[in-house]
Amino acid sequence: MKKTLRLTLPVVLLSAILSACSTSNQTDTIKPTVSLSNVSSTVTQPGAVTLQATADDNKSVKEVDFYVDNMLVQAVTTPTNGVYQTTYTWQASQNGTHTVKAVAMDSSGNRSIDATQQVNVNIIVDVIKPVVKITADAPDPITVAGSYTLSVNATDNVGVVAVTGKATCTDTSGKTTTLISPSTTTTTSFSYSIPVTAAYNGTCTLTVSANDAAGNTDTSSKTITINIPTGTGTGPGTGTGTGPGTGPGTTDTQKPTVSVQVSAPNPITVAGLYSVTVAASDNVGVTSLTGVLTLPTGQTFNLTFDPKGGSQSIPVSAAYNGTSTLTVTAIDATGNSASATQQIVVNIQ
Ligand SMILES: [Ca+2]
Ligand SMILES: [Ca+2]
Ligand SMILES: [Ca+2]
Repeated sequence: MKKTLRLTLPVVLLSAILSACSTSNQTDTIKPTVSLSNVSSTVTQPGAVTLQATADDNKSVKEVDFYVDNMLVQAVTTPTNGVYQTTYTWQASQNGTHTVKAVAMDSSGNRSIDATQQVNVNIIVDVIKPVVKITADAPDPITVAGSYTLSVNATDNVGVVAVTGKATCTDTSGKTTTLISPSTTTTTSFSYSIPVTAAYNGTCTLTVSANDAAGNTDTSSKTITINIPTGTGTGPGTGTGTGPGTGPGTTDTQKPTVSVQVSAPNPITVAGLYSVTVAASDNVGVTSLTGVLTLPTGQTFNLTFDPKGGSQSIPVSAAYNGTSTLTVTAIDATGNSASATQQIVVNIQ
């Protein structure tokens, strides 16, 4: 009896082990699942887009295969933040309807049901370049110091995405000064208000480029000659006063109020356009709002604002290094006046 028992026990154990193995080797017949995410159904621009899918399985996902029109784009084995993704570049030659497909495979070789999405490709190839125009509200040559306006307008058959402008002046000795540092804007219609003094005698050229989304570019330039006399004095002043008044005598004795603000760091260390904002008010009405900018060299130039107030952009370069003073004066119809002063410190290396 003892001998029989010894033989039987290993057989029972073996049977149990085989039974356990057979359970763990049970074939995985459960398919993974997959779904596409963030695949746009319309494409109007050429270029690479990301195709994304999420996949799941009872055991493990081995890979997700991406297809466009049944052509394999990539078999992705490693998800990024839980998402399987690849990139695909659409081209105008593919205009029409296409099918993006993702298929997941599990580690047992089961294949998911296809996840598909139709994509309508309609890429318009823009070969027409923008048109950029510069108009100058200034005589050529400029012979009187003052503030002059250069207006920029850019148009495109599809759309202007960037406009870049810069202005450089060359004086009579050949020295070059940057009047407006290259700067880019998405605004398609704007103007530069440029204060011009005899310091700029020579030529100044504004160059503006406009780009569309397809990379087409148009460039336009405007060159103005500046020839402001540097002599002093302008002859005797004009007469003063008129005869005695005859009005009812409701004299306005109240001065206007005026303020000036320069939107710039103090000191200014980077060349560029800086905005000067002036505000004025009066009990009766402001009839004149003007500014005088005195440079460290002692040179002055005049600015004229709308009597209601407003902003102008002043190009600042290393030529202004030092302390400049901007004084703004508001005058009412009776001649009452008020001034505000702002110092501008420039230290551009
Ligand atoms: Ca499975
Ligand atoms: Ca275009
Ligand atoms: Ca007044």
